[in-house]
Amino acid sequence: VRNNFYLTTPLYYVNDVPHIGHSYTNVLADCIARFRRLQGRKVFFLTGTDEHGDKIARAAKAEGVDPQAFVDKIAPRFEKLWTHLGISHDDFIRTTQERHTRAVQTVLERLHKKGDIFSGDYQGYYCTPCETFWSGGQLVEGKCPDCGRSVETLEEKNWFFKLSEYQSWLIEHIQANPQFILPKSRRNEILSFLKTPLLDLCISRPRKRLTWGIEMPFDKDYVTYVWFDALINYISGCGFPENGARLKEWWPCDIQLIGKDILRHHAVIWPIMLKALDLDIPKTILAHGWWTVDGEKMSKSKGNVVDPYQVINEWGRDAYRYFLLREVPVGQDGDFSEEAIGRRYQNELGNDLGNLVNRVFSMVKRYRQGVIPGPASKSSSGSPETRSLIKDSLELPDQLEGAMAQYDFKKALEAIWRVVDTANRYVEETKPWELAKQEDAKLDEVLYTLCEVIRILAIFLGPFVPDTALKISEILGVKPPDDGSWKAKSRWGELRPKGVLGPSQILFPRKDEIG
Ligand code: ME8
Repeated sequence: VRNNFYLTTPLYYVNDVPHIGHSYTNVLADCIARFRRLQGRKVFFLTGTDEHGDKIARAAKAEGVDPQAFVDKIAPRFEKLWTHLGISHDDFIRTTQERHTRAVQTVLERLHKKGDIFSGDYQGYYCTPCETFWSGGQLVEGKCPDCGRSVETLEEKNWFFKLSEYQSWLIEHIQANPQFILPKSRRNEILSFLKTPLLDLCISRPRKRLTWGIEMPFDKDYVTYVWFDALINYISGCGFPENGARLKEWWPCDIQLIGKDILRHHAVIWPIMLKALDLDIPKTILAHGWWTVDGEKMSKSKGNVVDPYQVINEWGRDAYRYFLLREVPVGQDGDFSEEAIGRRYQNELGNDLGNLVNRVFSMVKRYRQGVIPGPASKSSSGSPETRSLIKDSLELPDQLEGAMAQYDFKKALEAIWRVVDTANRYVEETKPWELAKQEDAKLDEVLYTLCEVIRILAIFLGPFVPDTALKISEILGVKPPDDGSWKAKSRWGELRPKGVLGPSQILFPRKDEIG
């Protein structure tokens, strides 16, 4: 297997400010990126913004500014949110960047020359908010089948991309590669969509109607359809077309994260574009579910759009990440509410993890002056309770790798939390406060065992709740592995006795205490 790992998120439209939905995709991607780095993979993690097209032009107009000024103002808000959330992307691509526009024009030229792009007359309907053409038969009660809004009638000359030519190839590709579209339900959805013949895709917009787009290199009267433009970012972001060596280093992409709303673009149009260009197809497209808020669809008009800054302010960014990763299995829809995140904060983060770390470190301070005691003597491997806790923690790396190979974040977190629970139970069963009265050797064994479990847990927590993992490591005075040595470092007994614990920190303060 190659060591490089390339992953992407959608490029978000800059006609809106980023909300919890966008941040969900980036948190999932970030967790994968951090996990792969932990495994020693060389990662390239790309995110960015989608800045052309009608939607953006209209939003700019509504604010009375020119589109470039408008996108220059909004794009940094996405970057700022990712920094605030601790997203570890390696590059941020904007579709108005020169590296991208050049790539798009190269693609257009190649496919035009090859005959996969042709000119034709378009007659039908157009949904402006969705920027999608529809035939009369596709409309639902005369409205856009995707968004239900009114459509406009259109008749004009345009440029088309021969999607239909590649339909049977695509079906075969999907059938031969069960990992290509995940989860399986989405794969079935695409396969059933492909049972009806594909229409060729209109990829141009006449300048008289829209100027805010990438000029078609072979017809100056047209600009490029925003989706055809934006999808190309996944290759323009890694060297296409000039830097062949870089492209070869990263392409094909290992995983592309998207929401289920844009599955067809990524699982139909995009692979066909790549095939036509003679480039490899991404290994996996992972389509996640949709977030609602208090059971309702988020919308500006309802005023219920969740601002990530507010949630982070209230609960902290690790709790925010934890909630998103843990609340629902990745393909399913989720519902955000203050109560739901509050519950996870209080139970799993506060009472389980926070309490474990806090009580163990306080006991080391109280009974051993903050010095980590030595492990049980080499000859005995400790009491049965100790051995069983050690066994659980040793099984974690494989369980995590298994869960993350299926992008099952929830399962991975559940596995970690089983060890947290076992460790808490171990405290209850061994009763260090009783041992402190007479049994010194036994108390050493128990405290060492607990510190060592916490050290190992911090390694595994890194991809999910990075700040918390770092805080724990700091208190223990250890450096979290970042060079692929995580399995070696999570072997039992790596923690050196005699280390002095750093200042304690309450990881997840009780809400009534922080007010
Ligand atoms: O579609 N729940 O951009 P976009 C879950 N520019 N995920 C959500 C969400 C929600 N309620 N709302 C948004 C575009 N998302 C194009 C993409 S790619 C070359 C071009 C996330 O700003 C989810 O990832 O509308 C979804 O697919 C994406 O934001 C749509 O972002």
